[in-house]
Amino acid sequence: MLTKNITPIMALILIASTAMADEAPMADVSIDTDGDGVYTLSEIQVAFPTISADDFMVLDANGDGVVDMIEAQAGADAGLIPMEEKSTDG
Ligand SMILES: [Ca+2]
Ligand SMILES: [Ca+2]
Repeated sequence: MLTKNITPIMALILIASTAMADEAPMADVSIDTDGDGVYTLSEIQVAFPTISADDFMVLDANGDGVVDMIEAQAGADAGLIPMEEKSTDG
């Protein structure tokens, strides 16, 4: 028997497990309007007008001038970003 007879289900499982191994959260494209994967102050303030520059500095934990997804998640967990739970399936 040739082993090329992998079922589509098997292929899907392989793809899914690969995707789940990547734990880096995706940027919310409704906030990350330029699609570079990080949030700038202006992007954050468009989405969350209540967040001040001081708030942004707190969010930007490593001080590189942008809020990456790790920082955004931490900020959301800390209540700094009023992230609403997205009702994505899963
Ligand atoms: Ca961006
Ligand atoms: Ca940062």
